[in-house]
Amino acid sequence: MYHLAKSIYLYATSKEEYSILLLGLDNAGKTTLLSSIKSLYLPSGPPTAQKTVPTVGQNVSTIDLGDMYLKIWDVGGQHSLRRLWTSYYESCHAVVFVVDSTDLGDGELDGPNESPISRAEIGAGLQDREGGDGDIAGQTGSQHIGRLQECRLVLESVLASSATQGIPILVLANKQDREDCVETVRIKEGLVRRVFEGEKGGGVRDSRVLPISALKGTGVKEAVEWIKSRVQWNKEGRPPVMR
Ligand code: G3D
Ligand code: MG
Repeated sequence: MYHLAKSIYLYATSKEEYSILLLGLDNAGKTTLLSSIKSLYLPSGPPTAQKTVPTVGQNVSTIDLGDMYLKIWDVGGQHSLRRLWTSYYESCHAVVFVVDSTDLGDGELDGPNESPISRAEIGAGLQDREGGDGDIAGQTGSQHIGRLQECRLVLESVLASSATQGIPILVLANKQDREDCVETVRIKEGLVRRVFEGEKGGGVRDSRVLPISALKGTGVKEAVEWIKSRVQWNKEGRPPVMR
């Protein structure tokens, strides 16, 4: 009887928890975004405009959205850390890919399936890096390839992983407060759509591109709302953890 009562109590008081993985190149604004989400949803969260330092290791925060928890992982975007991302893929319920809208040149890839970067160039970017596990997410050095191409390769590698198949992907065009930013529609058409529709796009998936300024907090609520609705929508594909 005690066990039954306890189970009913736990069932009635527990909530669904979904894990969200923040990915993107270094300096894209992932840590700033996590601070911004915390300041919106945690009563004791930090003020939005905080000085960030390059993330080594991980930052993780759980926010309570009333009917669910979102556990948000910021795992660092420097290329030496990207090879760790794959270990998070299987347990995450959605990926948020943060793009620095001011670090993409004109934001337009050359062609839908064109791959202007040769393996040799990727290799050249790797000369300073030891080891390797065959994962492009950990292989793109930025010193020999442009940031737009680097962003494209890294996004492709996230989509190509079997562990991210079927989960929602939100691309955030960050730093939209800056005058030198590339417009979201251009990032959507010139980069994201081409990657998603390209041969490494991994087929049909639930995705969206939204403009934000992680620093000012603009668009952050809309991004969280999108994630919230999509992880619930996909809960049979990837069930939440009960907490
Ligand atoms: P990362 O965690 O993806 O590596 P950070 O990126 O969150 O550390 O941010 C890198 C730099 O970009 C930081 O500047 C941060 O303030 C800035 N940044 C992040 N988001 C925005 C934004 O929306 N608008 C603007 N204008 N800047 C942003 P510093 O100077 O601290 O290196
Ligand atoms: Mg960081």
